Amino acid sequence: PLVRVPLMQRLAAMEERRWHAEPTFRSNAEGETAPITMPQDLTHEVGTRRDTLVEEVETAITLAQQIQPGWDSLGGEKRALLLEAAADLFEEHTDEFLALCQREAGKTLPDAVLELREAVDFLRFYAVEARRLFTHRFDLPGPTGEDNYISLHGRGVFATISPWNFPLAIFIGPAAAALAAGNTVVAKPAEQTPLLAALAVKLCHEAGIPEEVFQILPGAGEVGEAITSDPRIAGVAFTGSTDTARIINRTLAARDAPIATFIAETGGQNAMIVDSSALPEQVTRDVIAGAFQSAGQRCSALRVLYVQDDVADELLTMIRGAFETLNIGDPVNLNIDVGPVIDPDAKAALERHVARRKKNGRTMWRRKLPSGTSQGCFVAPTIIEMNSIHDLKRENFGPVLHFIRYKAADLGKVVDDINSTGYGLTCGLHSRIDGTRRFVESRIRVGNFYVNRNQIGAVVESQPFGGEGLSGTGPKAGGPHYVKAFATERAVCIDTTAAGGNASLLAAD
Ligand code: UN1
Repeated sequence: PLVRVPLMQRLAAMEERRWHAEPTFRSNAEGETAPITMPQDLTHEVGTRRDTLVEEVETAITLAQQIQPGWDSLGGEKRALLLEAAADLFEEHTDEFLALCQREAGKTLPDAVLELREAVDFLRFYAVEARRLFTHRFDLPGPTGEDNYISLHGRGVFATISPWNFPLAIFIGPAAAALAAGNTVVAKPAEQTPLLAALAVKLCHEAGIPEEVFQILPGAGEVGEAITSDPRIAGVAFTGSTDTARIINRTLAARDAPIATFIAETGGQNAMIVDSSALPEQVTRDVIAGAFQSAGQRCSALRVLYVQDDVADELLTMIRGAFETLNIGDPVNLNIDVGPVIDPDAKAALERHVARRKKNGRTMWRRKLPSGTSQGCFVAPTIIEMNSIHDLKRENFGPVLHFIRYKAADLGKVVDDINSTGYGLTCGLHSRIDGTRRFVESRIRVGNFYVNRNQIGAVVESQPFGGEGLSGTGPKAGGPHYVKAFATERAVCIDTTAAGGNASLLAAD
């Protein structure tokens, strides 16, 4: 209590505070300024966003390109120290980050804490990786008289394009990885959440990372298009929808430029399979967390629950009981479990989906929105019965859970059905039968498979995160192969004999 009371007061004191995001280097031209409002109360302005102009994108990339060789030759140890200094500053600014997570992104306090924790973990982990990969050479075998090794270098200017659902952690994570590897970075945060990103970049500069090395370019799709169509961009790390990933991939391919590196973490149609050996209380807890924490706005979130038919009624009764107790409302209040979705478009898409399912006449449980939520983008948490995962045409990014009953003998078909959506991000399994676990683990095509726990909240280093198929491409964030994907390998071969290569040529004569 000694700690908690002052924190709540400090956060409340920031209620009237306003923040601003703008490009790191501005031209003299007038740019568009847009208000940023709170998802839980669209009448409340949190700050403003000054969009990046196309000419400023060009300047940004020029500055980033000029300084990149210097940043690369600084070496892994110095870059690690700078990332760690940034991590320290992030921690010192805990209050401001938490307040902004709540106000700009509509997060509950526990979610805001996890968000900041993950951002700091990314900075510290990629600092470790900078030391591991960029402070020494990797020796290779070779004949006597030759010195063979590989050294790793930055690729050049990297673009990062990040989502609104992890506006701090997934903004800073890919950027920190690119910086660790010796790239300079132009970063476009989601148009809905540029304020957290702007604060993050400001603190990185205060920590000593030069402004040209890490620049923020706020804006919407046009800014992203201007960045990714520039032939000087050596790679893009993107997190967001599968549709946008396709657009970026096409834009990169169409450039008259070297082939770019493309790392993408996209959508999912994530399932959980629960068989009759599962522990009901544990299943209930994990289903509720997976589907409704963060108002279902995680790409790892549970969308389709498969319950074995002989335990389905009992389990669904328990899940429904827990579902009915979820507190919906303004996430600034500590007792709230489910806050708003990000914006009116997100709300409209979810409402359309629920309305369509209603017409199909299946079981549907829907919570009522409490009073006082009409100014915000609230969607009533919903649970819907379905026959097949193929009834879902797209990812439904919000507090909507679907369930399907299956027969034990059909487990193989269930796995095939999940795989045939083409997505492959997370899958959960609740089963106490080892053979079932081995069977599903070997057949399911997902990046992250969680057994007897919930399927959200991958931890940096312990649970490297990322999917396959429609869910993304490239190495897993927070894992041992991630930073390396932002680098280029240079194989060096030095002839160490006194007279060099000529000696053997003469001898052969
Ligand atoms: C996302 O929602 O974009 O495992 C990624 C998790 C988070 C990552 C989610 N660490 O839920």
